[in-house]
Amino acid sequence: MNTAVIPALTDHLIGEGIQGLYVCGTTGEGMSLSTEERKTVAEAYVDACGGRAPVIVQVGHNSLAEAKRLAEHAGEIGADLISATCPSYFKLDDVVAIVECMAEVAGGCPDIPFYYYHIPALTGSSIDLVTFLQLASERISNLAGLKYTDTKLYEFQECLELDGGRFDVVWGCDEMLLGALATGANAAIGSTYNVAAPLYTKLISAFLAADLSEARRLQSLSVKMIRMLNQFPFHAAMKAVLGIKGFDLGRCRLPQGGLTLDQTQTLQSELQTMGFFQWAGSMGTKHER
Ligand code: MN9
Repeated sequence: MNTAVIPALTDHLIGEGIQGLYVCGTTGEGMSLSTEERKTVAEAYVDACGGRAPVIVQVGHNSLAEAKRLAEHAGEIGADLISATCPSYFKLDDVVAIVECMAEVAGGCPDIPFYYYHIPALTGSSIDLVTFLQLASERISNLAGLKYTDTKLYEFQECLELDGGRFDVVWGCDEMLLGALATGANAAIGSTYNVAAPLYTKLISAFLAADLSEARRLQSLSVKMIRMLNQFPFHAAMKAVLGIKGFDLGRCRLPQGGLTLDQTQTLQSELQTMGFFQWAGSMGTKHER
């Protein structure tokens, strides 16, 4: 874990127009870190950010007691928002049970807004989110919304529109951002904003200017980039791209592991061929570990 690079990465992302940081989520491998490490990472981002953008700390854990402690800690260090996945070793398909679990976790820090992190591909919990929001809003006083990492645009729209639009529903599938914008999205959180934020800010501007052919062209670049990253274990490839860009976060923790040097070189030359280094934003200054 290389926390020394966090200030530079934070400055870089904010400089590229990122408007918030989601910490210890999927890309940050929160689930592969120890509780102490998660606390250290959360603190490092809150410090580095210094109030320039909201920091959301992901506290999900198979042990709800541990998740609750992480939520308490996030509140203590001045995080702006908390978020959590549901437990996923024992798979849950019962909305009521997930609401109960999330009430436990969100109760660890009832003063700051809570977002349920819906990512069924990884948790195995494909619950109905409209029902979740309806039930959870009665049980979780600080429920603010969802991080919605699925591809069901119709369900995303229903969640956005529920109860006069009272929930903040944040889109999580980077390769479908344009579809989400058309459906009403006003925020997104995802892996590839770490490596290509300017591509997406341009896409959003094109959409807002009703230049759909330009927005589609930019989304298509994102789809191609993600397809390229997916030839390799995705998150290992993300870390490699961050390393190429000058942010040496090291390899992914096991069970994911890192790319070999050969794989990193292949990835770099393929990204170069597709023009990634022109359209995906600036490079950082090399920060050695
Ligand atoms: O939630 C990310 N999900 C996963 C966020 O990593 C499983 C997404 O941002 C994806 O990485 C991205 C690429 O598939 O959409």
